[in-house]
Amino acid sequence: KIMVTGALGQIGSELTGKLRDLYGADNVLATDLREPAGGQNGPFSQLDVTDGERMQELAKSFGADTLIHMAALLSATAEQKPLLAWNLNMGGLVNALETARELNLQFFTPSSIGAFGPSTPKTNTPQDTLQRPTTMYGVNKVAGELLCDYYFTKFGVDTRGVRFPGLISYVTPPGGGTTDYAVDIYYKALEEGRYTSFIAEGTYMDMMYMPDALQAIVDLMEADPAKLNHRNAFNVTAMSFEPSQIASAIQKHIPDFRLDYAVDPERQAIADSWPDSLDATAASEEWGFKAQYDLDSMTADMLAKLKTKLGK
Ligand code: VAH
Repeated sequence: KIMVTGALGQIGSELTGKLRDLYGADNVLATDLREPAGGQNGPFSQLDVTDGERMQELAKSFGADTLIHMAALLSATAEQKPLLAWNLNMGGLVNALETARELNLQFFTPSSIGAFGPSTPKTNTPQDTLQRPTTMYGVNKVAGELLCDYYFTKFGVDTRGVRFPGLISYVTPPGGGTTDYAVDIYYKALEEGRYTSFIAEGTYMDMMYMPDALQAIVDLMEADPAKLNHRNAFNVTAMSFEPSQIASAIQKHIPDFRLDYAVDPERQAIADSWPDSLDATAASEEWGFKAQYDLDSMTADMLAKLKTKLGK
């Protein structure tokens, strides 16, 4: 039985649906700070992850054996509200790890390409390398990786995580991310036939389509622990592109689509501090990670699904 925090977020909302399909709706307790707008097709409880006691009460009364902690502020928001980000991202994580330790839960929380910084090798970024991020989000992610490994080695908590690249989805728009331009561009391509990118041409970042991200979480959590030489957190990626490349992929479907640029210095600085492409060998060797979608197949699916969603 699985409890999910941040279940109304960009990943959490789709992950909850996938877990309910796989393991049964009543076996997945969704929690979030906000109340769900639409109907939930399974148990839901309101939870502020900075309230550790409430988190533990909910997990215990639900009879959870697994905790998937997704509640966090993303990079751009964290850079604008660094202390709030520290308190929520780290306070929430400590509460989640303590709940997992107390109740002996299997544990997952994501890290990010944001856990790397300007001094990290930018291309084919290794699984084990220098991590000196220059954003509050990155500080939270590196501290989070170390804390999750600590709970594994010190207390034997079965903690696992992946470093997600930018995630692209059509269900729940992301909020406050630096890679969000790669989601916004699809909506604007259909709504206006053009997009003004806040990330500069030539800025490469790792990206992945949401279905691959959700499958990666399930595959890692179901992996044989004896085969895991790493825990927190595995590099995973599907593709690396810069804005003009995603525009070209869209133009194969919408020939008149036009991209121009109005660079946001703050989010550009964040993007510039991140790698251009990750090496995901460890994930494929230790638990069989393999992304199914590349830029063209993701673009075809995103546009088809968004056309339906937007009634285009
Ligand atoms: C962000 N989408 O932009 C998130 C993610 C790799 C980027 O961490 O903050």
